Amino acid sequence: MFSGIQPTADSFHLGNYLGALREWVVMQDDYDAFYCVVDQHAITIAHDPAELRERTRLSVAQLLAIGIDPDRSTLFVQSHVPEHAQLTWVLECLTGFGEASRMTQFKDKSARQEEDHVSVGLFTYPALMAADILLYRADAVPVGEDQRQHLELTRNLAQRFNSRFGGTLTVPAAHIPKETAKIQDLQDPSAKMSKSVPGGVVELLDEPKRSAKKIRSAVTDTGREIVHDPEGKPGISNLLAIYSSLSGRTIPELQAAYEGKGYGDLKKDLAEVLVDFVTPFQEEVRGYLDDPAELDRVLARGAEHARSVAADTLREVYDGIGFLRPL
Ligand code: AQP
Repeated sequence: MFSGIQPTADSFHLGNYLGALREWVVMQDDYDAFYCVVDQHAITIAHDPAELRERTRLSVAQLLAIGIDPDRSTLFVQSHVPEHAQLTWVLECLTGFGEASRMTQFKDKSARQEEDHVSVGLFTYPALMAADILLYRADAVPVGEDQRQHLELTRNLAQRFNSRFGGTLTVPAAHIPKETAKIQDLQDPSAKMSKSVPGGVVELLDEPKRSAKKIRSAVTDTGREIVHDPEGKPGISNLLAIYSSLSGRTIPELQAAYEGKGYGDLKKDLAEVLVDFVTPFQEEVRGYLDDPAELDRVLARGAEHARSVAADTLREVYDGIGFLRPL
């Protein structure tokens, strides 16, 4: 399996964690897992170089702190494995312009920027993502709902390469969790929780008291009943999904426990659950950041193994496409 996360913020948020990263931790038990901090994706929008370096380290420290075990999984940084960029070029040449133009993430992200700042890289980002996945012949890709369309494109590209060039690329499947596929913004439960909208996002490295306050002031719905009904009650349903996955209590269990109580009670308790989760997490992150040499060693080991796998796949693709092998 393969999955990646961008080092584009100082902290991962609850949507990243519940939509994808939690699955990464669970799946490393059963899969040959490749986890990547995708720094090349991070430069598709304007960025600061020093900040990118800092955030890449921070991302690695957070992944270790949530429980990614570098002895069981291959943890690495995308730019350390040049095969990602090399395969991307081939995949870009297999992707139709119209096909790429239909990607809703591009439409959303480009709409948030001034026209001159929308890079060609942002447009071709899905081909880089497809390369990330196909290089490791991944069967499963744990991601949030927002990545479903990119996964579909990846599947199409693998099938296209296989049928045109007689390849054996693995056609991957998205692995999207049921209850937490899309964690919503706390201030606007009709929108996805996203680092680009600071008001309604819970950042895992934020001051726990601030995060607790954000939960307590989350927008809820009309009425008083605490029931899971994403259509009719998006606010409270979002809080129930977060509560359930952080506490391990099922949604029906929570509904029963809060029968007759108010939204305020649920928010207060969820705020405590959140603080109990982020406090030790933050301590672990600080521990990893205190030893940058060890982080570098972990990444060097990860990149070495990733390269050995990626190089084999790239060779097959280059042969299939008709590139002459160098002596
Ligand atoms: N709200 C979310 N609910 C569930 N899953 C989510 N993911 C992101 N937001 C949610 C999943 O997190 C993983 C890493 O995503 P990324 O590296 O692409 O992060 P991102 O998309 O930059 O995060 P944002 O906050 O969503 O960024 P913007 O605002 O730039 O769009 C992925 O598996 C993703 O599905």
